[in-house]
Formats: sequence, structure tokens, C-alpha cells
Amino acid sequence: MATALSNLSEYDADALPDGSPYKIHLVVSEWNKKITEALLLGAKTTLIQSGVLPENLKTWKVPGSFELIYGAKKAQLENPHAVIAIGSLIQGETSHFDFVCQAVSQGIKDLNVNSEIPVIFCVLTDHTLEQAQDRSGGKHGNKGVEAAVAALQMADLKPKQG
Ligand code: DLZ
Repeated sequence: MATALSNLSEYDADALPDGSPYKIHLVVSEWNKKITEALLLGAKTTLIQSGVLPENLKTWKVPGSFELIYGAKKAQLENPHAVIAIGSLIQGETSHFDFVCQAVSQGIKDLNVNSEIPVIFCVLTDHTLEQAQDRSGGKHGNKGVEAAVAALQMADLKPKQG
């Protein structure tokens, strides 16, 4: 998972599924809002460039990353083809960060296990604000772009012959 000095957000647009049939919901945490808004912009821009119709995108705002689980569960009830959960957790002085990281990753994993609608994990878990900036439009790219690519791939998931 090392990202040392690499931008992982580049993708081959020609290899992506056409987004025009798909409805995608984005659930966004308001904590570290500058970071999550940058991730949201990266995700929405990529989805629209891939053919998703603006009227087929819906955005839900939740107070913090911990609430992404409930927000994504509510979004699933509207039957989109995929949900993207966007958050930014930045380590503080206590172990709160570890508990919330653990809860959010497990909670979103559980939604994927228990529902037919994929939930994409676009939650930054950084030690510093600078690391978060590097991954939300900085030197390591924009993880919102990568989440949008994953959402389209999962919305379009089907087996290949052989
Ligand atoms: C309380 C809290 C703290 C300290 N840090 C963050 C953070 O870095 N990123 C984030 O998304 N949310 C944080 N929160 C808020 C919790 O996710 C949650 O909203 C509250 O504990 C209320 O349930």
C-alpha cells in the first residue's frame, strides 16, 4: 500500500465502463471539510467525465466519518448502483482516531457483506493534515478520483467468460 512519491490517481479513461446507465450516491463527512470537499470534487468530476448523468448523482452530508456508516446504509435504501463514502480522519493525541478508523472500515465492510449495493471506501486515515492534502488533490493525487473509478467498476461488475 506504499504511495511514496507516487500519484496513484491516474487511470485509463478508455478502459472504464460507460457511466451513463448508472446512479451513484456520495456520502460525505463534514469533518476536515476542505479535504472531504476536494475528494468529493475529484469523485464527481471523474464520474461525470465517465458519462454519469448529473441527475443520477446524489450527495448526502453527514457530520463525521463515524456517521458514514449510517449515511451509506440510508443511501443504499434508494437503490443506486454504488455508494461512495468520503471522509478524512486525522490522528489526534488520543486513541479516538484508532477507534473511529476501525469502526468506519468495519462498518463499511459490513455494508458490503450484507447488501447487493457496493460501498466504496474513500476515507483518508492520515497522521497529519499535510498527508491528507497530498491525497486530496496534491502530490499523491486525489483519492476521490480513485473511488469514482472503483465505483464505476463495481457498478458494472460482471463475470467474463473463461
Ligand atoms: C470527534 C472526531 C474527531 C476528534 N476527529 C475526527 C476526524 O479527524 N475526522 C472525522 O471524520 N471525524 C472526526 N470526529 C467526529 C466523529 O467521526 C463523529 O462524528 C463523532 O464522534 C460523533 O459521532
